[in-house]
Amino acid sequence: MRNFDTTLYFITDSTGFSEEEFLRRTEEALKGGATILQLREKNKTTREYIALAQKVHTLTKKYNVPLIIDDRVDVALAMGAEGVHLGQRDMPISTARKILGNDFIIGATTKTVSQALEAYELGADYLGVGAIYPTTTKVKTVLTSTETLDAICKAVPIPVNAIGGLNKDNVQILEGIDIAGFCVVSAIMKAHDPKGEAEILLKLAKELTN
Ligand code: TZP
Ligand code: MG
Repeated sequence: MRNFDTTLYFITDSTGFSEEEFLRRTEEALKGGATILQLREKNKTTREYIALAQKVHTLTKKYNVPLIIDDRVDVALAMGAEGVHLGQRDMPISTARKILGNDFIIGATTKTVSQALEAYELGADYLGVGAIYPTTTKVKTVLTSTETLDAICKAVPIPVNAIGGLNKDNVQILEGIDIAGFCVVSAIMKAHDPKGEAEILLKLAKELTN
């Protein structure tokens, strides 16, 4: 598996942006220091998803940041992304690993210690855990307590990232928990200055993961 760093994990959401503005904001986030980037699209056709992923990949390669594709092993494989992120209803991790091989980064969403242990045992490289706070980005998610997040960090030896409603004003809640980093969508995507926001969040993420 290739090296990756989940300290500041930026997840995109193109909703409401022109493609030009979406790509501009995505590049600003990379300039600001996002250490890994996930393209997350829920309403695109396969063809549109691949086309956008190729454009985003051009940017992530420029900043030497791995590109992870949400949900879609076929899209990730088709355009040569560095990884894929799988939820509990997506392709099983073990199946994805068989298809993708050991060089691909496979991330998984888990909300309980037993889901986390299972994902780790099936070959996940990192875990996303949340939502820590209510979020408007993902309507159907349920909250995960910081106690569960802490228990998951203690249960698995792979990087664990907190996700959900996180921003510069509330990430201190993660203090003392052995996370590898945190994930944000709207904090950067909707920021007036995505680069400046990413810089602030990277600094906070580094402090929290020291
Ligand atoms: N999974 C759990 S919460 C979430 C996902 C994809 C969305 C997080 O978005 P935001 O805008 O950082 O709250
Ligand atoms: Mg998913």
